[in-house]
Amino acid sequence: MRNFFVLIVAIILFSVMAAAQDPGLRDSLIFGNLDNSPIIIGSGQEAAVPVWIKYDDSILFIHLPMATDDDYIESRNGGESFVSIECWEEQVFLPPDTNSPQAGYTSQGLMTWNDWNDLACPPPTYIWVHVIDFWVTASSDTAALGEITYAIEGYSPRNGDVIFGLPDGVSEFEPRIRNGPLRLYLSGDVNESHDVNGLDVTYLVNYLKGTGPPPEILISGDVNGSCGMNGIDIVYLVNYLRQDCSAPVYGECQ
Ligand SMILES: [Ca+2]
Ligand SMILES: [Ca+2]
Ligand SMILES: [Ca+2]
Repeated sequence: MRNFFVLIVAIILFSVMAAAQDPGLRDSLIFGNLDNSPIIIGSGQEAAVPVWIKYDDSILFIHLPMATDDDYIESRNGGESFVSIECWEEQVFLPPDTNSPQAGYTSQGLMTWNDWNDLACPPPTYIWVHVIDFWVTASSDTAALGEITYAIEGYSPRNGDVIFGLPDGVSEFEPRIRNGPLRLYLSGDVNESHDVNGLDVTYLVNYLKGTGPPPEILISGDVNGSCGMNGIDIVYLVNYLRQDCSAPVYGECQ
């Protein structure tokens, strides 16, 4: 009986290995920032979620779905691929798949490949390569503020999950994947109470005077979108609260 189980385990292991042939070093993929810091996204704003890969094999095609929680991300808007994947000649951003890979999540994906008769992408020297940005738009619901959410491996009912395909046209494998943290914020809400009021002015004044802590999300104090924080932001915020005009904005400060 024991030998029977050993045999079954051996068969399962062999099957798993045969379906995941990855010559040489184990390859990796990151959704999000390389340093694992959260991607900070303004409430209701569009942002880029980078995808990085590290591999040592010749790869003929890649299917690359990423999923995000609908409570935090309200739309997926395709993306941009970079020079680093020009060797895969065909690149298609796929339409989003709702409730995938689980209820309440939506996947967006990229399919990229080389023509069968051409050479596959040559192996880079096992370094991180920024291959694409996925564009997402954050929810403007205040319930989504402050919490960490993750960009995770997605799933397409047509094409499956993340796949790297080898030049023999048969072998494919899934890289090791790291999920990326995302965090939403409200411009002007420097004390993270999820609204903007006089307490935020006090907080910002104390910080700029050097008598209080910085906003946990520093950029939330840049209410005029200048990509810096100073007294002008305080004046802007006070004017907004007094006159209900010129609401805090979001700078493009990469
Ligand atoms: Ca490899
Ligand atoms: Ca506040
Ligand atoms: Ca500013």
